[in-house]
Amino acid sequence: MTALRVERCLPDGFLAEALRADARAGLSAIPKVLPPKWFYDERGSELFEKITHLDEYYPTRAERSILRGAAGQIAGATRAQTLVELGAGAADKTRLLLDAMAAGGTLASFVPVDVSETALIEAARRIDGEYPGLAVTAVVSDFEEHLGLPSGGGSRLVVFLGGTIGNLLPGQRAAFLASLRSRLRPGDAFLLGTDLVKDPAVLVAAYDDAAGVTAAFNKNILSVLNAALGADFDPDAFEHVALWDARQEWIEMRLRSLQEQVVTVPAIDLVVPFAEGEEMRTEVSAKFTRERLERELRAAGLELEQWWTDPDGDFALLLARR
Ligand code: AVJ
Repeated sequence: MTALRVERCLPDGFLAEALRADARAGLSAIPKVLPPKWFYDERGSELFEKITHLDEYYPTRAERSILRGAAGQIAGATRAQTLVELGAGAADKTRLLLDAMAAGGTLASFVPVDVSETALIEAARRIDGEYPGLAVTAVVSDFEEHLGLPSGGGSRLVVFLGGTIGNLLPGQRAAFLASLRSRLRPGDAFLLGTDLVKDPAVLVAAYDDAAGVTAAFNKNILSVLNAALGADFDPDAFEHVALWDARQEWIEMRLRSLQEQVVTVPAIDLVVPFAEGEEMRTEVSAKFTRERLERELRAAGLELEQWWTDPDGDFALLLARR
């Protein structure tokens, strides 16, 4: 086992200030909106983990099944020395790639990148222990701010799994892809996992499960604001809404106020009135077609090289290069 290295790319207080700025802007906006990245405190991460095991939530299973079949091909096509995982989280599907790259004899280092330092370091430490000789560097960073690609030697495979790219709005997504493209070197490759457009009933069920886990996950963002900003949101005074926007081709999650109410947010000196029935957007989760992905990648200077889906065509994994 080698020593685990930790690199912190965010200035002190960056996340606290970003949350205040997002709450200030989003709670004053018409209509109100909160960015989905604030779901993931400890309880939010636990609830998301639960979501990935729900019958209705197919993306995690579908992506894992694609990876299981394609990891060898991916390792062979890229022959990368370094695996960089953006939004690594628990890094649990990563082992399929690490194993294939180790078997191919190219793997030297693993760089998980995430904003959530505790979850990141825990995952990095586990992998560091399981892969002797692998150099592991955990990078604490917000991939919209700073990609955290190592400058070190060898070719790199940058992976962004889980369909998380769907959380970015179209303009943010274009900026992310362009920024990634500008940091990739000629021998590097990009592996992207994305959810696909399908029957809206299947999509809505995946974001509005019968057991109410997604509803609890959605409302948890209010508890995050209560804890971080001293706000007095009553999660029971809101209900979970999931809808398919056919024009944008995205799932939207909202919180609907069950009554007229006023919420105070002392840390940012804000008093926030809600009308009865007023809805606040908390997440978009964009769904894609192959054509749209090829077009958006090309616009960012990236070329789609390989494409895999699960047998039902629910989810896709693609390999792209500059
Ligand atoms: C982690 C962003 C991929 O959009 O499907 C799950 C988050 N939200 N259920 C997704 C989520 C509601 C998830 N991502």
